Amino acid sequence: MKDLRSESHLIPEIFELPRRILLTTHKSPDGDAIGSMLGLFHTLTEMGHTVTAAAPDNFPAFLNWMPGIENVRTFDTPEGRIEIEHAVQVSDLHISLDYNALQRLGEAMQQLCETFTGESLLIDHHREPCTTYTYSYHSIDASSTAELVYDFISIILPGHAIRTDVAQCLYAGIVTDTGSFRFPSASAHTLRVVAGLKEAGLNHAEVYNNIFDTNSLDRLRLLGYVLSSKLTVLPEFNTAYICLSAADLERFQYKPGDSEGFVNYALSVEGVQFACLLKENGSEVRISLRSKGQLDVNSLARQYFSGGGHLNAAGGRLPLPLAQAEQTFLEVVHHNRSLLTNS
Ligand SMILES: [Mn+2]
Repeated sequence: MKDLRSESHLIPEIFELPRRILLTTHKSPDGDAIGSMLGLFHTLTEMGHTVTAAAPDNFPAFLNWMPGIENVRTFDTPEGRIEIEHAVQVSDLHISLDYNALQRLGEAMQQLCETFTGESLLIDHHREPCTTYTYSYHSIDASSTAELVYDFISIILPGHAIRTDVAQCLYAGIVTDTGSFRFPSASAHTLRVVAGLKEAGLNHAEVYNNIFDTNSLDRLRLLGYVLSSKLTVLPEFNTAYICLSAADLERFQYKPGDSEGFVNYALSVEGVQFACLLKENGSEVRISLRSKGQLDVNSLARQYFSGGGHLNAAGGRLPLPLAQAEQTFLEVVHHNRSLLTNS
């Protein structure tokens, strides 16, 4: 695997001749997944490449405004699946965005992408990336994949001529992944990238409004219910968590993305260092973990919840009914008492 962060002089020649390129991002795509993918999609398309942008499943409605969103193909629809299967056959470069291993595509799309025979490139900021790619452009210090895509585009585009629609997409990735710049991952370089996006015509107020001021009444009522009835605080463990059942979600006409950010409310309780959202999803429970300081939720997610992510934000799953998943979570909390009370 060639590390393109240290050998960036290799990047321009990868894109010298027109190629057929497949872009993919992770399951349950978020603002960074879709924003970084579309930012790169627009740039590569304008350079003359033939590009397919693919996600395993649908993105939340708060991303519908993104320029070029109609180009994103989703694997869980019959038409999307056909187009993605075709792209896997004909493309000569596969770029993985915002995930660290093909498992994050879900089983069916993972199996398909494993049949791909061309060159592969990983652009990502999650911990412990897979090392079987042809090229890697990876940094766990980047606030977001969108930030890495900005740096990457700056190398392949002469004169750093980033388009306004690309700037809007990349900013959406940065603002969502940094929690509007409040997470420690937002660095001086992140803010320099944002300055570059502003110079490219970014309207940050419009992006913010599109993403954060478009709550449905159902989502706000679900949040109200969660805060009043579903938030449990364990002060002796500096921990807070939320359990959401399928029935809870149904009661408020849940749509994908509606519980986005709920776990941060648990983390915002005074004294809380570790927060978890457990959400029933079919036969499994999705786990979102957040922490403050040096408490490493990536390793907790890997150790107990078949997942991973970043130092302060990670996710995973438990193949259990919700009540048992809650029990397992509480055992993890008890087991890690010294970690939770010393950080
Ligand atoms: Mn990300």
